Amino acid sequence: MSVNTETTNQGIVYKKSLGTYFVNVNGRSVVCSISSKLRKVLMLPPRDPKSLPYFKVYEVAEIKTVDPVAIGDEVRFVEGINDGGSADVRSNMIMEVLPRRNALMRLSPDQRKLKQVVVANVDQVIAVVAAAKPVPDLVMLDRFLAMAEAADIPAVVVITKADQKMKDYVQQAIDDYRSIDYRVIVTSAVEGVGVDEFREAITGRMSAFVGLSGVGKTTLLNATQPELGLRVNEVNKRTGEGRHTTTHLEMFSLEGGGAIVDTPGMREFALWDVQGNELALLFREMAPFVGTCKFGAGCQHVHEPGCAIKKAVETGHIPDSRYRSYVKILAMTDND
Ligand SMILES: Nc1nc2c(ncn2[C@@H]2O[C@H](COP(=O)(O)OP(=O)(O)OP(=O)(O)O)[C@@H](O)[C@H]2O)c(=O)[nH]1
Ligand SMILES: [Mg+2]
Ligand SMILES: [Zn+2]
Repeated sequence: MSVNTETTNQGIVYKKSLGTYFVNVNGRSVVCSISSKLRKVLMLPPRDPKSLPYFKVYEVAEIKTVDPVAIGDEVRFVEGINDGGSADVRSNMIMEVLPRRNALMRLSPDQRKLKQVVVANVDQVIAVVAAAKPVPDLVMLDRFLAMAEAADIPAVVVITKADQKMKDYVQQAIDDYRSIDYRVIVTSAVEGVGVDEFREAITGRMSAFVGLSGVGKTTLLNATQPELGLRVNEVNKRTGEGRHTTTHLEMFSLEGGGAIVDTPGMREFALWDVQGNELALLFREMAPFVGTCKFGAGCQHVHEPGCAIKKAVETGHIPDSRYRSYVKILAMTDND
């Protein structure tokens, strides 16, 4: 197989499923596979200098967990170079992933904890939490926000289902996040509240939705752009949990420009590559205090005397609930 550069095209991966990649080329959809060269990248474990040789290759069966091509990736591919004429999908092949502007990452939710790019090249992360059901999980929300911070991607908080009785701590959280300069958009897809504000926030940008299953991400997207007509499902009345209606990541173009990646609710969202003593840097209101504690940069801000961050919590410069999230996430990070 020879690669003729004249047939090389460029586009953005907007959907993928089981080794098949859908590439948007100026509105045209091209279905591709990936070259074996890229596939090899896929089988490498993360670089760990302590375990040489770190280029040990994993077996093929593990291909599904980590993928060298992410939604949002700009890729170069060759079209129909294999056989004469047939529209064989396998003859379109992604050869190269162009350098990423940024990447929202997590560790694969299995034993090996490989690096996994959720979405690449995003302008903002939309972190969603419901006013009531499923039970609002602020630690999870703070994990998403830290994730965005780690990737240096701005984040917006969206509260959904404002038509339902809002938990007091969610009401408090709205004020807290605003006080540390996060934009918070309160919405109800059912009553049409905040939908215009949400549309304005996502138009003309590339956004990535994150949030637990059932919080109403897809429903809000439908309310924003009804022609999408995406499938949503009922929340289980007994458990209050959604049923994972969105089963794969997919990017949708927006009428006024821009696009948004809808994701299946993610519970596993372990922080990638974050050392315990770096975590406070990912909490934007804590970051300025890092290094000013009595024990300097080595302070974990939990039990240490003379901790500037604990002091800032006491004086109200850091919201209590954010600090509680920090301590919980720190404990999880140490266990990794
Ligand atoms: N009361 C109320 N219910 C809502 C609202 N938005 C969504 N729901 C309900 O919440 C349930 C889950 O909505 P989805 O949009 O599928 O949630 P999701 O976040 O996309 O879930 P996954 O795709 O599983 O990640 C559905 O039964 C919706 O009808 C809202 O504003 N108010
Ligand atoms: Mg969904
Ligand atoms: Zn400290």
